[in-house]
Amino acid sequence: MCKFAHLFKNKDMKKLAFVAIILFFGCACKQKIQTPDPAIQVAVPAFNADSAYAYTATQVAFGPRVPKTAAHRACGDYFVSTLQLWGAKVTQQDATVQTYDKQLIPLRNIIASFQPEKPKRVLLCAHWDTRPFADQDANAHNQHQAIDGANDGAGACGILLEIARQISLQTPEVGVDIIFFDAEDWGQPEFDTNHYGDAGYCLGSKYWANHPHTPNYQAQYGILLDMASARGARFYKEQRSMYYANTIVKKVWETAQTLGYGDYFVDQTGIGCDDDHIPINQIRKIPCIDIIQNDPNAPKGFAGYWHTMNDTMDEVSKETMKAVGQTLLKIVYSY
Ligand code: AHN
Ligand code: ZN
Repeated sequence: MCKFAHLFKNKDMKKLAFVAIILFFGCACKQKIQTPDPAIQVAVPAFNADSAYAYTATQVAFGPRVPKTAAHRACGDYFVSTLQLWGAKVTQQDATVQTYDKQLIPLRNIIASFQPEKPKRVLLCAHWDTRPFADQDANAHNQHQAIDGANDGAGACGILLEIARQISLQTPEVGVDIIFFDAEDWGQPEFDTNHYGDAGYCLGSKYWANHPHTPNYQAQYGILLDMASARGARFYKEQRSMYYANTIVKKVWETAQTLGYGDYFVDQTGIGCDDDHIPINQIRKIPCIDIIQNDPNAPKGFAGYWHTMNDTMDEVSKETMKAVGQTLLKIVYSY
């Protein structure tokens, strides 16, 4: 007999209570079955690779985006005006930083924030500058020339611009910051054999990690794209991402697999990279991964176009951009 039976004065009341209890639990159970899982329900926008490709071509058309040049300035202005048009809160960081050989160069980080008031945030990033020297080029005459950086720079930014556009069209649950880092690629070229002590890569991300755009900036996690747009790209799991943020590596690679992009996102360990995710992990303590085209079996660990004059629009692929961009949108909108 129910231990609350004494609460009910007569048989009818007991019957009524019994029916009420049955109804209550019946409805609760039914409701539980009918309640959709928000993670499954949410509509993920379709990543438009034609747009991402066009945004990449626009950057490359300015010419090499080497700090101090007119092409760099014009391309920076293009990012800022485009992102503002799409409703992002744009923060620019201007600073002077020192290269590996003690030259002073101007730095311009560009940060696009969506729903800046939201405490739960995801950080997406890429470098937008291009390398001043094609030091890996087989032709010695080319080695002092600046590269187009269609994949090493522009492609990843093209993917992030398309993601920014999608966010402007459909607001996700989570706040998103998209950072375009400057001066990633002014690292010491191989033809300079002096010993300076520091290779000089990642100047923009180091600056931002020490001077975040909002005080004590934090995000749940970060995803860096680098050389994420090339024809035939394979994304082996970058070792330092696995060290600092393996749950994010797993989440991204599993999501790509689910969407049918398992050929791109290879479930094998790749090389370790000294890239913009390192200051984010080490200085800002935000777990951040690097989706970077790399190949542990390649002589230098990277594709043949890497730091050569061959890093042109001919090497950019809409299919690769779709694989990366759609995977990122799925992650952002399923948050
Ligand atoms: C190295 O680890 C030598 N390079 C990765 C950083 C980089 C340069 N990404 C593009 N260019
Ligand atoms: Zn590079």
